[in-house]
Amino acid sequence: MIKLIAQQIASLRLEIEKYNQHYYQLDKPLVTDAEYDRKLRELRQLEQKNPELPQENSPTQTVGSTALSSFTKVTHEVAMLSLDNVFSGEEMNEFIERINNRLKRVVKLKFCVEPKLDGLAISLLYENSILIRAATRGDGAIGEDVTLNVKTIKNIPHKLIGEHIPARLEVRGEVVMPTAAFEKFNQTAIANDAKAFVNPRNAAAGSLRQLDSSITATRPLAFYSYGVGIIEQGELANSHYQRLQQLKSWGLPLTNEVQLKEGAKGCLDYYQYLLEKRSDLTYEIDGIVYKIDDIDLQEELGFVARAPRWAIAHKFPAQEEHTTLLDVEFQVGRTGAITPVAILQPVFVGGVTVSRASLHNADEIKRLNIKITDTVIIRRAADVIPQIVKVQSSNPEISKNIIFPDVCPVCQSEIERIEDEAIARCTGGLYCAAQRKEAIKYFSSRKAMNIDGLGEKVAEQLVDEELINTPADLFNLTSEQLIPLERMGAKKAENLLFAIENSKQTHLAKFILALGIREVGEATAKNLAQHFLTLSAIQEASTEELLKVDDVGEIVAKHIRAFFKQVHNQEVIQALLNAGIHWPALQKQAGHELPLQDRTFVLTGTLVQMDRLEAKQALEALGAKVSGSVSKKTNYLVAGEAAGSKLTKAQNLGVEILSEENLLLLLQKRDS
Ligand code: 5U1
Repeated sequence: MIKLIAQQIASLRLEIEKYNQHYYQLDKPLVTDAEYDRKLRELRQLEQKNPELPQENSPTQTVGSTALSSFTKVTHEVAMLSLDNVFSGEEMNEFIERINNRLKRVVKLKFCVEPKLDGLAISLLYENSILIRAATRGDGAIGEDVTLNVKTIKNIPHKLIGEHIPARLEVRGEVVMPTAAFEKFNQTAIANDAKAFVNPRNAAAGSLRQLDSSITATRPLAFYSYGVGIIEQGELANSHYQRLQQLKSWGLPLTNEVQLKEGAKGCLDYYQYLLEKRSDLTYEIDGIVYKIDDIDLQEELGFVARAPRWAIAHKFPAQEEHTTLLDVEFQVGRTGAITPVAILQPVFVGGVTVSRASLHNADEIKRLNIKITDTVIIRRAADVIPQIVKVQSSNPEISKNIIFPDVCPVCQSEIERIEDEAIARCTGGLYCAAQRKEAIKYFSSRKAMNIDGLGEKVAEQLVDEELINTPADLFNLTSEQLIPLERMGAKKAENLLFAIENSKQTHLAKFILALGIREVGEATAKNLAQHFLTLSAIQEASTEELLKVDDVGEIVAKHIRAFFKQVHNQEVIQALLNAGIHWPALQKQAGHELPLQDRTFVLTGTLVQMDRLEAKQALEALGAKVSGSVSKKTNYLVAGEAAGSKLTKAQNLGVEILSEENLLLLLQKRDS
């Protein structure tokens, strides 16, 4: 029996070491964090139950992995520890109990509580306030020298400013790629057929461990402090919380979320607070760190092989999990777009059970090289729709290719794929029941005609029972038709008819939106209404006139023109108006009288007599729009000294160029 357990332990150790190597050295994790945590726990439990077996050289006793040879090695003078995890309030209480047992007294414990950022741990060494070295954690004892790369991170001070700064001070913290920057980075990477990162942590690690620091400099990274290592020739406060405030006062970045709490209850309240706030934070976190605040108590408790006894990480539900791709369905949207949807073995990720995820389009299927039966990694960041980020493993013996259909799965019409467009579309239009249902759902939605009681299910029933074909048919429905529908009844039918009647009084912008013209969302619908004031003016507008509207470019103008040209759409609009839909008349807004109304300016280069903000405000006060980029819609480019690429682009587009003097004259003339 013991031989079997020893074998099991040896195999788990090998597996975890392989994971460590891929995670720490190659920035290419083989498994999700959740899976890694499970394996490590399994190993720890086996080791704890069998203490007679050798424990040295186990990944439970070390941190991370040995340093990569390409960077100079750095020996940490004070070891960079890792953290043990808890996954529930119960385990948190056990952690506190362990502390009290070890202290051999019951102490009212005060904790410094902090978000656990999902990035890369870094040590910054300041000598006489100057940043002289930055290193990764590596295996906790030896890391890698990444000074040049770290110096490109904008919020890391190269010099500390303030009083009582120890002559040698090592600051520790996490380098992260903020969520918004990560998403933008990946979008650009995908558009350029370059490698996208699985998550912000990989993006941060991959960016920081570049051998060429000019590449790191282009990556939007940020650093947040969470502790100290070396402290020489100087003293810090005796409270961890106060120490972090000292770091902040010397210019080091600290998250806004660091707090002091008492006992398990205080900690668990904070956990709940931050779990709810998770999606609003600008960086990703994977849990909370609770730390005994009193430094004397920390020292009394000490640490075990890889982690301190005075701190613990309370992990949030994992945002990444692995599961199996069971099948792919093809969904037809309102505009006929065909979206492949992954049918997944249900998996708990990011706090919910996920069984479906969009695969977006054929290009995405190709990019992921995904096949049915593959094991895939699902990511669901807080409040974000789940995504398949990569294939973890594929078995060529059973895997099946995903075949994109040639005909619509609902109406069997042909599917067209326009060159340069990623999206395939059903050509069935309103002949396609799927498109009819979606059009009716969209028409009735809150932001459009706001018909209460006409949700997804009812819209589907109405189409399936052939009671309606177009949104205009909604206004001819009778209670006799509605009452027999499943889960309807007399009361609901009456309410629905009342809501339909009520929706007749609307606003032009909402009506435009409800028509479901491709790429005309809320903002564009409002701009169209405000610009043209009447429906007939929009219907008759030429491309040139449409292009004058904010947000309307060539493609949107083309969609608007094409929509109103279709006889079928004209008939539906007429039927809707005949049914009694109406809206208050609109008037030109006062702003339209301003002298620079409808004129778009771009400011570039250095302005000498006024700064850019002043120039922008002066122009806007006269009704102009000041944009950050040059396009065909730009009317004037104001070129200050040393104007660069924007000036060249404006010249190429034939945009009128103004000098600073011209601008001042223009402002004076228009002002007087
Ligand atoms: N916020 C925070 N993250 N984090 C990670 N504090 C913190 N402390 C750590 C680690 C690894 O370790 C020390 C407690 C040793």
